[in-house]
Amino acid sequence: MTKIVAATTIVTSPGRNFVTVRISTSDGLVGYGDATLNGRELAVVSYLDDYLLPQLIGRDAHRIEDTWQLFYRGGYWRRGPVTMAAIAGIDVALWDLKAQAAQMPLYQLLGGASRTALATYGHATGRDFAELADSIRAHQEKGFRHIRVQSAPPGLGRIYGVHDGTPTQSGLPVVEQWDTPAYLRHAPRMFEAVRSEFGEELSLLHDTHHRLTPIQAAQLGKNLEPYSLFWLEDVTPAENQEGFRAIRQHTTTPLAVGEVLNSAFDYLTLISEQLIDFVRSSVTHAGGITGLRRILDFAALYQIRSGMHGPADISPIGMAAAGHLALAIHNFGVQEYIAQSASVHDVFPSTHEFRNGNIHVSDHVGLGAWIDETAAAGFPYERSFLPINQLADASVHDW
Ligand code: GCO
Ligand code: MG
Repeated sequence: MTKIVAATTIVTSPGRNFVTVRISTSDGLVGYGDATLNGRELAVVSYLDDYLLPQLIGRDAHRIEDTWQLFYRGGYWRRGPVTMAAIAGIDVALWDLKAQAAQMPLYQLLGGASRTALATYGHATGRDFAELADSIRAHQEKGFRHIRVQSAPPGLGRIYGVHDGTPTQSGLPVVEQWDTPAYLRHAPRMFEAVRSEFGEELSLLHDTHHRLTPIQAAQLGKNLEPYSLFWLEDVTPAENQEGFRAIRQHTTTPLAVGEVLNSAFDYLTLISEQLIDFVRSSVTHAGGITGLRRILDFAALYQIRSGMHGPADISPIGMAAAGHLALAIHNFGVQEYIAQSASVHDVFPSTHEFRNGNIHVSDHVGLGAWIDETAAAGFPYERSFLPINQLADASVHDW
């Protein structure tokens, strides 16, 4: 039996915080998993260090499913982002170890490749149309064929998805502004301008970041139909899964949901009633490869595809895990991909490559991504928060 002999967390902040799980075995191998939960990183570290990792010592490293069930089913307090990110970090490290032991790239253990490379989308953003158009062109030059577009309704200050030059991390949460009527007027105008400048073929995505009521979302989806979006994302908070019934009855714009969802139960109504088209959960936030594969196999029964969350707050280790799973499953849709800084790549060496709009998963044994602990030590943890969102009357709105 290959025993787990050590399991630890590593926290590092090369520009933003990342949490990594490192597991070592009796046969001398070391596996890594990403457990980063943006703005709540240390809650996951405590969950791992204080509760889960001590239970790993002496266990059989190859019992991946059993270990997943131990921490999910056996933990009594199930689900939730902190728990599922902690389980994800362990699960991916165990898959990395198993693939290294098998001397194979991880995707081979998941059934082998179903495609040659993974189509990605990037984020184009601008305070006005001129800036947005420049950003779209810059993405096209990098080879992106799918591009998410976001721009600010006139008159609003700092808003989700649009860079205004102020730092995204600070001592306390940054406050952003929101105005639903202004947004509902602006979004179709933005797509009208983008389509007339860039034509019909470019695949366009858009993220509403949970801000609308179901009926507002239905109106938006309907008004965007002429612009044939690849997807419209997170139109309303998905805790209200039944709300999507109303949206679906009113619009044929494809819907993507779920970057904050982390178990198949969170998708029960959305998937079984075919209320969405893309599952947005990531390996890092949805219980690892074991957890997300379960959700995606369920989705596949209803022709729903993957659109895994891939923001900059998922480390290259998390992106590598996403790549192996996306390469193997049949119902892959598209992979979100945000270029990381040079210091992130120094801390997290990885062997997958972004080329011409695609991610190419490598044939390196195991996950093919790891952490350089000496480089990581140069970037200690810095407390940071996601922004919060408010209306003109200073009341809190969904972010
Ligand atoms: C996306 C997301 C991100 C999240 C961020 C939160 O579609 O990529 O909405 O922008 O806000 O990952 O941690
Ligand atoms: Mg999103």
